[in-house]
Amino acid sequence: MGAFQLPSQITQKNQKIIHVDMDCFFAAVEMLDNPELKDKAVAVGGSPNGRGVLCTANYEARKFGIRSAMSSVEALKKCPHLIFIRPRSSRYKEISDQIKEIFHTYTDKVEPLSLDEAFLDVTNSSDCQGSATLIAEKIKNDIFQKTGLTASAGVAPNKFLAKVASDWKKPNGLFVINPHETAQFAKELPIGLVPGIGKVTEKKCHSLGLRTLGDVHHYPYSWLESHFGKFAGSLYSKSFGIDNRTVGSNGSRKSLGCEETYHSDLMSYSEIEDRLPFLAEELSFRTNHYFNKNPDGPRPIKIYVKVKTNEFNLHTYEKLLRHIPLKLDNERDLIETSKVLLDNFHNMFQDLYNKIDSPPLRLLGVGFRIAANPHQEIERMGQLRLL
Ligand code: TTP
Ligand code: MG
Repeated sequence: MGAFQLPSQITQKNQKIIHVDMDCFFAAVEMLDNPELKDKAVAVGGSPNGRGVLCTANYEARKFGIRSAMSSVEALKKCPHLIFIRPRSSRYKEISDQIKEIFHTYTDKVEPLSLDEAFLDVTNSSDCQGSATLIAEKIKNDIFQKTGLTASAGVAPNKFLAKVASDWKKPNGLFVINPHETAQFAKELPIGLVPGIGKVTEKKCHSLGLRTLGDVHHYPYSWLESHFGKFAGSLYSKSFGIDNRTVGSNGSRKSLGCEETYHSDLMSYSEIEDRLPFLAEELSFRTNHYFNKNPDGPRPIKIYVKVKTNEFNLHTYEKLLRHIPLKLDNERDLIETSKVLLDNFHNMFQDLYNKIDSPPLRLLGVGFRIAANPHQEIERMGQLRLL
């Protein structure tokens, strides 16, 4: 099998991208507000008395193997002195807003991915004589001055590498990948560190002989496509250190959503129920951000929930949005939005879960289907039976 070459038309756009990601965000806020927690192992999430799941844990707790999305019971087994704290979303949102404000003092091109992370395009920024590295340092410093929290930052010529770089030196890290280093860096990158490759895909890659991203060069593109489908194209570009997505771009988006994959399967409806407040809040945050950025863009027409079973079967359940009292277009009140979403998710997940005979679940997802012209789209689907 011949190794493939980078076609000459695939080149990296000249970009200076910073990815900023707060360190153990929810746990860090809890430690900030209660300094007694500082040197203790702390987790934020459901209590181990129920069947809760962790949102995150501080770095002290991570020494014991505690991770996001782990069940609280399992976490307690690994670390018996772990302190559990219930999430306080409005406080996290408050700090998230302060961080966002800092980003906007450096560039208008800011794309938040969640409450605690964002991409910034500083290609045309004149701050620090245009040095993205110095800007990243200043941003980290500003965040610390304003909030008392540390962030990690990655600097690179594209989104893919900037995101990898922000994780490289966590916590309180700064890592820079210069343009001349991108190809080599990407080639040597362990495949499991490529954003979008989770634990399951990582396993699949290993079984196919792909341990580093550069290993894909040993196979023809058709082979990659047969194993990875639509993902092959981006994997292929990334293997050369190339990613030409721009900050703030969403491509031709058909849906807007978020999902969580769990370390241990959710075994009952009450375990599902525990995760719904987080999903509702996360979705209302993302939606609000999306509509602020795209006031004339596609509108949501349906709301969906989805689950993946322990056997990797995916099931979704959708509802037309016109039956739901959500004012997303100019919704300012995120708490109200997430309350309405939460009510709907309760009903929809319960129905879906019963319908598929309550199997163990490894993933929950929620979101909106969006379309350029909602009326047309609804007409087209007129014959479909929607609930
Ligand atoms: P992350 O940035 O993934 O994690 P983190 O900030 O806690 O830790 P790190 O230092 O490794 O960046 O997520 C940000 C916040 O989102 C996290 O503090 C809690 C929340 N979250 C969940 O509620 N559930 C999850 O499964 C994950 C991954 C995050
Ligand atoms: Mg983080």
